[in-house]
Amino acid sequence: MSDLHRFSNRQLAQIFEQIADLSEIKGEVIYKVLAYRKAAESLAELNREAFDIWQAGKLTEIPGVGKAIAEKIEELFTTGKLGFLEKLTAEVPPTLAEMLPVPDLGPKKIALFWRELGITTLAELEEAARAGKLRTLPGMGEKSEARLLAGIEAYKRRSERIPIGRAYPFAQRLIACLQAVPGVQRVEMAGSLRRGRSTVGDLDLLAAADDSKAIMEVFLSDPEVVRIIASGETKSSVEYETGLRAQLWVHPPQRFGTAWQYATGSKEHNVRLRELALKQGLSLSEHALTRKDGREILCSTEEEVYAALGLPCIPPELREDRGEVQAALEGRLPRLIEVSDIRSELHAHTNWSDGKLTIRELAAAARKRGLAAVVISDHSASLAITGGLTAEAALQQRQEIRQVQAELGDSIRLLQGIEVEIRADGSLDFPDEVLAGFDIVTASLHTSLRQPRQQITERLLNAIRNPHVDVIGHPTGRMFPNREGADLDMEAILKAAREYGVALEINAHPSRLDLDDLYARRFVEMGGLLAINTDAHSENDLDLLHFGVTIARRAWVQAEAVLNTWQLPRLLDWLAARP
Ligand code: DGT
Ligand code: CA
Ligand code: ZN
Repeated sequence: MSDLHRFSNRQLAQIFEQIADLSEIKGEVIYKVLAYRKAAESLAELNREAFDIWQAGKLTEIPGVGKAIAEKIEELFTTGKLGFLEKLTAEVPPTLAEMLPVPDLGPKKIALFWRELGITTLAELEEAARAGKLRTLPGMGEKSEARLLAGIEAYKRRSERIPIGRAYPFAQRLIACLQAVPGVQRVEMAGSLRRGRSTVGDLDLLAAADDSKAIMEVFLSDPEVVRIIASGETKSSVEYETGLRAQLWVHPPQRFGTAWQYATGSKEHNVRLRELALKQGLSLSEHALTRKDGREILCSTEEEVYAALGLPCIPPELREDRGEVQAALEGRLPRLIEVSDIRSELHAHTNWSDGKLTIRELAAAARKRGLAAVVISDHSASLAITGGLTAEAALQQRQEIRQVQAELGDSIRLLQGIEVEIRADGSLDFPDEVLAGFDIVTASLHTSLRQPRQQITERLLNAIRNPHVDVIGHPTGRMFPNREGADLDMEAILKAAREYGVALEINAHPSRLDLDDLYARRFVEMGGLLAINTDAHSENDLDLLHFGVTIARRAWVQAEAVLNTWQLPRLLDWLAARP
């Protein structure tokens, strides 16, 4: 038994998909290509492991699996390899298949460019198109070359990951629209979107309905859809004008839990769960848990799926195979922080620098959201583009804050902070005696982010060591989608922040999400304190808080480790104990 190779259905599907792609480019007769594709699809949608079906001697009962394909599957299970595919890839470079999804580029063209010009990758093809080398080939011209280049550019645009700040609101609108379809019981996010990754490859949505026809129809006929990638009874996927892709699974309500668990992933988490299921004599698929005797356990909720494996329900944000299954087994999953735990906003801007709101408006907006305190933390002078405050302006602002506080009474507490600039030379924008006048000091890097590692690390360390600095704002300075964070020695930063008792911010703005989940987790494990702030520049920005909380949840963070969750007196005590 031990030398058998237990390929998953999805792996098998990918293998036959690859055979189909490469055969098509090679020029194989179309019915063979379609047969491979059909087998791939049918394997991917199977509700039992093909491996088990093979052991029962029933492979050819799988739709689309005839004798020739069954033999290939058997060869894979018994040898772990497939001679046919090895021969095929020796003949047709496998990288050619990457080009198939490019608009206006079919297998015949790909074969033509490969045979005539030796082009085997998309990058080579793009280069050749730019150099005008394609237009003279048979069936090509200047126009078709230009169209192809536009297709390559569109394809590259959409292969980029989408920031969650763009994907999330889009998914919410889509869900609202699908939920309105008669007969649909619920529609939920799945995939990386539900796990709260800061960028997503595509949107995965899952619906519960007894009949998928009506909802699939609405999904496919959305006016923003530019291409239908696949359409089927249980699964369809589409592409929108923006290059964004979405797929929708529809399952009957009594199987919704298993399906939602599967579609939420991550793939690695699911692998871990399937191993656990196998140990308990169960097999876990997208559709159900199945006992050895073939009886299915249907789960309409995720809780039932996890409970059947002897586990508490693991929060989606933890499902990354970072130790969560082991922790669940040992009963030591963290009680993760929630949006409702947040009591104060410690980083918000007003029209004293680059914010849109007045102090009064910001206070009202924060109060409306149930916050107990809001810190007015405008930029300091050297960030001139924001109209940052001078030391005198900060004193005037302090007067206005007092006045607004007097008007508001104790309905909300206003604190004066400052987002003090860490200058290129590592010094802070204000001398210590000025810093001492603020209730809370956040130091941030906004400029000269490309300094060499040692220099920029030293710059940030310098801020951390300043006794007046309480929080470091968006520590690495990264911005989605295009700006990478500074090249910091993060281990040194985390250690120093822990040692000096300086909190590190998880900036909740979806273009920042900085610290990220991995550093935040490491920092909290070291005993460090976090702040989760929206860095609001307008009223609506305050509603971005949940993105930051999601990152904290992905970092296994409990409320205790986050300044914003503390009762006001405790926060004030903490601040008072610092210079
Ligand atoms: P993404 O879209 O790259 O941000 O990441 P995900 O996690 O959304 O992955 P995606 O869209 O490829 O697949 C959606 C879900 O489907 C994934 O979270 C779990 C499930 N899934 C995908 N591939 C596999 C697989 O090979 N095995 C298992 N068990 N589940 C898979
Ligand atoms: Ca996805
Ligand atoms: Zn700010």
